[in-house]
Amino acid sequence: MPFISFEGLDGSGKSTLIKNLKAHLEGAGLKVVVTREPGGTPLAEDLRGLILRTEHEAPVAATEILLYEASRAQHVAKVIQPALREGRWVLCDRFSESTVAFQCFARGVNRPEVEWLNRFAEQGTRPEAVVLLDLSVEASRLRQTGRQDQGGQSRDRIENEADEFHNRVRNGFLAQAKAEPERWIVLDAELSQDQLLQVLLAALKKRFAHEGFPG
Ligand code: T5A
Repeated sequence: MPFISFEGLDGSGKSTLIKNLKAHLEGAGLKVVVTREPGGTPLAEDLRGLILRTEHEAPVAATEILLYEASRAQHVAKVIQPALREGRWVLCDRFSESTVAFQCFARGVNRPEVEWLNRFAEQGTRPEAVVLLDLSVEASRLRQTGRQDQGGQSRDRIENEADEFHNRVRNGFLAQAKAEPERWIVLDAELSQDQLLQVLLAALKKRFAHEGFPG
């Protein structure tokens, strides 16, 4: 069954698009699991809390990446692989490509080490399609502020990083998409929610026609 991940800057609209795609797929009778990283299992959600909290001691870069990879290893073994074995479509909010963009391009951890750690945690399970919601850092900040104004949660440790950090993250996603165009689907996150769903459905229909993708 297809495993699809969603990437982009914070607040780029991943959760919203995943929710809309899930409704479409379930409406067509498919079984869908929606999950996220860091997190997705009770232990991995505990790790998420440690990674993103702003109080207490901040992790150094090596600790940070190992916590993301620990969360991923647990999530892959306990949620993603079982769901795929049961014939479910897996829609995952972030996966290893976030580690390359955030920890390698933005934080500066050596790329071969990041790739090795990603492969170790994935245990052979990688997304067939990676959907990138491409958005400028300025627009991403505006959406985060809008969400806070509506009573949403305050900025986490990664969101608190400077704009230069998030610009490197964006470039990291675009560089990965350019290197593997057959795997990545790049969407303009400024489109309306409905337009995004329609463009994504058209792209997925081409990629997953053999898996009975619903039109
Ligand atoms: N991280 C993660 C790493 O550093 N390394 C790693 O290996 C991994 C896996 C995780 C943090 O950890 C980092 C990356 C992150 O900083 P997260 O939970 O993924 O955190 O955080 P976010 O990306 O911030 O996730 P969010 O759920 O907060 O954002 P979404 O899902 O991208 O955005 P969403 O759908 O909640 O939408 C944001 C706002 O925009 C509006 C929505 O209504 C909402 O208000 N919106 C739109 N507005 C206009 N047009 C559209 N098309 C819109 N779609 C949504």
